[in-house]
Amino acid sequence: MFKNVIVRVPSSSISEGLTSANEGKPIYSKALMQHENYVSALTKTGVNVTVLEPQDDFPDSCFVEDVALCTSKCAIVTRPGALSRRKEAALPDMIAALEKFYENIEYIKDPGTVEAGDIMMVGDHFYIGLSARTNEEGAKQMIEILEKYGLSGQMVEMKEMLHLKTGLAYLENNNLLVAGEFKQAPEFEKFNKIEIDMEEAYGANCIWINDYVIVPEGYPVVQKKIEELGYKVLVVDTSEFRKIDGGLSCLSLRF
Ligand code: CIR
Repeated sequence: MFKNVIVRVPSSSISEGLTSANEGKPIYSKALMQHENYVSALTKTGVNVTVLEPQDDFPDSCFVEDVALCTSKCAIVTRPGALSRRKEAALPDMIAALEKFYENIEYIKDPGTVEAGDIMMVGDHFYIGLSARTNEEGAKQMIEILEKYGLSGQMVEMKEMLHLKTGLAYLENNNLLVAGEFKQAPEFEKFNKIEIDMEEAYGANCIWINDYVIVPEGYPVVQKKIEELGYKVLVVDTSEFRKIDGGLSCLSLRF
């Protein structure tokens, strides 16, 4: 069960967010509305939501998932691989929010880089994707910290996706949504894999919260497969975040 969620309201600079997509710039007013709907959906799952203020100096700062890993034992503040995002991790209001919930706060240090969108939690075990944003040194530090608290981690090679959770979502009960390069990955053989085709690959970035699954709007095959597994589904439009490579999981820290 998750009790708490932290989100950050998108800033007006969101149009300058990093992107590999060719879908135009996010429309700020629409992004704000979609973010409000996202917070409403989270609230329906029974969690307490902490909402942080927008940060104009950081166009990607609404993607709070990348700046910390929140475990059952500690929070680990990351060191983002994207230079324009590096200082997002140390924003005082984020650290203060984490301190409200955690006695133990750890930090990834130079030369390690980690963006926690590359980390998927399965119980006490954490899969850490080696991406253009998360390097081996960062993953090594992350595993050492996890082990200090009786948790465990392993690295996962990646070639194509931006972040590990761009193409994977763990829905608890051994159910794993998989898209793209992760369909054949040996690390995920033991899961009940729900494979998502290329046309709906973005829809694989769903989030499980307390028996609900939040699904992005516009991915009917993904939605149907999740409903067939028996989950309660909430649908949220994330079209403006998609324009800068962001999805549902990226927009919150859940713990
Ligand atoms: C970035 O490139 O960093 C942002 N535009 C998107 C971050 C998405 N975060 C995530 O997948 N966890």
